[in-house]
Amino acid sequence: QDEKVVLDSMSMQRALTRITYEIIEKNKGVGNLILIGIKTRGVYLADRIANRLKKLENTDVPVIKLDITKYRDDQQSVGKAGNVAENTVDITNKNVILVDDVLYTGRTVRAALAAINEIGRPKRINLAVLVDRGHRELPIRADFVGKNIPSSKQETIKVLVSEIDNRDGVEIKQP
Ligand code: 3GP
Ligand code: 5GP
Ligand code: MG
Repeated sequence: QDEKVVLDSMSMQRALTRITYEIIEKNKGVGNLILIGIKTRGVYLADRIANRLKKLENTDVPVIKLDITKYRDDQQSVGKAGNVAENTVDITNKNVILVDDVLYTGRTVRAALAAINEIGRPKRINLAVLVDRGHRELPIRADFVGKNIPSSKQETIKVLVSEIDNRDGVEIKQP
């Protein structure tokens, strides 16, 4: 089995820094911003962006941890009860940045939009992902992308975050 490094630790951190600058530029500041990370790794990436926003703009932007399992469209999860977020803040009229590690078919993001609908009605939602690997099955695109990695469906892309994986990086694994 063949593993290739697509982003090393430094490149991954630079990609997150660039995304942060793009977010600041697009929103003309960060006053009205809320980050929503999709569990699991999307939350850690959202935290990283929040840390950078604090350094660059000296503003504390809240990070909501979103659990989308209730809104997944596969069998096990339909009709599952429970809260989609344990730490909700008011998102009414906020500019929300939804954050995830990998964008693939788009079904996770669709589920996330349904889950957000349960928390409130933001002014706008933008999507930030560390990796876009293609193969969309829904009309969904990301506004901020760390790296586009054209992939075959057989490959898997490993996103590593030091908080839980002991190191940062993105690797692509051939079947
Ligand atoms: P995450 O919860 O941190 O995003 O889907 C469960 C985990 O498995 C995800 O972690 C994701 O990173 C990882 N994963 C790796 N390859 C795939 C894949 O092809 N599909 C899905 N759904 N998850 C994958
Ligand atoms: P989608 O719902 O767009 O098909 O897939 C996106 C979600 O599935 C992301 O939250 C991501 O964690 C996971 N995912 C899908 N494909 C991959 C992949 O190749 N690598 C990793 N790390 N996660 C993936
Ligand atoms: Mg994910």
